[in-house]
Amino acid sequence: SAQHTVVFVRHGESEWNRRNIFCGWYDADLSEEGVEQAVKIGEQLKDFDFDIIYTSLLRRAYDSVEMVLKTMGKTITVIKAWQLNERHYGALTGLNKAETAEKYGLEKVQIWRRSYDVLPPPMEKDHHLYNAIVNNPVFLQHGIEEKDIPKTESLKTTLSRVLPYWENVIGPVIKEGKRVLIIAHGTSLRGLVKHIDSLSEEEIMKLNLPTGIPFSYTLDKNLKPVTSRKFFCDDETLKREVEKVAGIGTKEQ
Ligand code: DG2
Repeated sequence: SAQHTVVFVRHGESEWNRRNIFCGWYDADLSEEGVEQAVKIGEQLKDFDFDIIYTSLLRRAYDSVEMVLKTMGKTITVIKAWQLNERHYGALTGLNKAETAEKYGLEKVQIWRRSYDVLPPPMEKDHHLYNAIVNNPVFLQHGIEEKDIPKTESLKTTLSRVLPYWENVIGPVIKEGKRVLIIAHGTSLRGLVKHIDSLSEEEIMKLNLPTGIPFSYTLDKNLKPVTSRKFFCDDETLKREVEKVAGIGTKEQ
């Protein structure tokens, strides 16, 4: 009969979110606004006594964790896992989203961004960001080498690495009664939401997660939702922030 509250949040706004650029496994920093969002997350979650925080190997996520802990004035175990990384955006990495829509058409770009299983074109070795990604020292520290790094990922292939991590690593910890916070990315979190809420491929296509707004689930002992996701903000704010993510944005930001 045990119930578990689990809190999830997409990292604060990154520099590349702000500039409207496909980011994926590129290691963009938080923007100023993103740092402020992370501080606010810490304030909102002050009364949660988390035992453990899971995040990715990307700084926009683990820097958000640092800001949250600093704001809370707490020391909590942090686990960084590549499985929670954002989807690899392939050859789109580094391109402005609005410019890409002008070039390839809005429909094509929205398929790359939101379809369940269409892969963006792969990132080849001559891509200008290839070396920056494969030589990321944090990936190397965690045993992720060039051969382990995907060339591109869809939501489906992202879920194929997020889900085993949820089921084999995070899930058992939740079932032990530990209070868990997960700070990750738009796509890695949409994968988890699809799984937890048993959403169809059509339903998950329409879901957009805003940066920096936590949401929680109450899960039963089998990690099935007793209450579905609940965002820590009013409906109007949620609607506004979701629309920002859903749209294609502008060229100059
Ligand atoms: C965004 C998601 O991921 O972009 O990789 O550009 O959560 O790490 O900021 P995040 C990126 P969209 O799929 O919403 O275009």
